[in-house]
Amino acid sequence: MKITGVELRRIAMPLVAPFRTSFGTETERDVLLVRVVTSEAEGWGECVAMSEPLYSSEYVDGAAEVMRRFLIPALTALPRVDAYAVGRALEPFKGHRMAKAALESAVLDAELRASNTSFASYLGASRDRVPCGVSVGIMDSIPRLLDAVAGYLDEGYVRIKLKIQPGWDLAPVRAVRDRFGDDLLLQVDANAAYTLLDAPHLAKLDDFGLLLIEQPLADDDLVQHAALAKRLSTPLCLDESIESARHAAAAISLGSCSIINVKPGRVGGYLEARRIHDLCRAHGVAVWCGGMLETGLGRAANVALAALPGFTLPGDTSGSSRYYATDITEPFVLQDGHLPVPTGPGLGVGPVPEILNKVTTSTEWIPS
Ligand code: OSB
Ligand code: MG
Repeated sequence: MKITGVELRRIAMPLVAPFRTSFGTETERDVLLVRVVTSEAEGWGECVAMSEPLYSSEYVDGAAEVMRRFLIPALTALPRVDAYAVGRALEPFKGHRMAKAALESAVLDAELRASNTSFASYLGASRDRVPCGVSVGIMDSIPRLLDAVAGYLDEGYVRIKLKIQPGWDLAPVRAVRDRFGDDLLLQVDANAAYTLLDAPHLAKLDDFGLLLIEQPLADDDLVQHAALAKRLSTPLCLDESIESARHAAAAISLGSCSIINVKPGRVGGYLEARRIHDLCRAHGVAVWCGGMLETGLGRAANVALAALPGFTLPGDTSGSSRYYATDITEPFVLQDGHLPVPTGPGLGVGPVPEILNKVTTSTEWIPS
């Protein structure tokens, strides 16, 4: 398979409701899509970088720039390409994992469409549907939060994740527990909003029987996460801190976490995501599939990954309607709290041309 060219396409997708985290409020998802055209087939990849470098150092304009200037030329120069070759060719370029992941996914989609294989079977999925959790943003008031959670539970979500930050932590967690009971699978995500000095405060969350606390401290601080883990009975989960299998190995060795949120974009692609899954499974560390407000394209691949045997906790793999009134693919719809794993070749879904064109803000063709 040889690449003939790559299209960079920017789309603007209004969110059904603002999504507030400790690092900012999102009302519209600004997404960079990659379409790789090869001698055999075409493939799509979704870059999960956000418009500003607040979750991580990457951002959409930066991802587009590094792709057109360095990453795409390195790939179009290859006489033959497949998903593994992408990783090798891009390895010299430091960082920019979300940009690399989008390119690797697009090449993998093309490769799998050409060989009539699904993402799920290529990755080694062991299930045909995955249980779905939902990530609930910070709200203006507790009653609004309770309404939002009640709505999601009515839709069938099997696990609730509350975004927290200093000033929005114990009270919302207590309110959700009081209203929905002890059996509700409940967890929290701080997006690095605390410091180790907050350990006594965070330990008060231990009373609420949470599944886990996600990324309480700074992304680059595995040592302090290990210290915090010793002071909490709630299991500690890392998101931002884990950018590779090497980071996962270090975190496990140090005791920085007992659970990992695997996001393929954050770790440079589905192949590295699978390596992290394999490593964690061998260590008895649970993983679950995170999300970055993906459209149906990224969601299709995430659902395939979440069907691997080590993904033992429900992921942030929500239905399309949790994010978008109209998805660019056929929508992912919850069935009894689960999403079906796509079975068609490659991602198993593709953009609907009329919808895609309506949300497109720019396109750029980079020939080989
Ligand atoms: O920290 O998991 C996170 C969304 C954007 C950036 C970071 C995060 C999130 C979410 C939502 O929590 C996950 C999703 O539903 O896609
Ligand atoms: Mg997170």
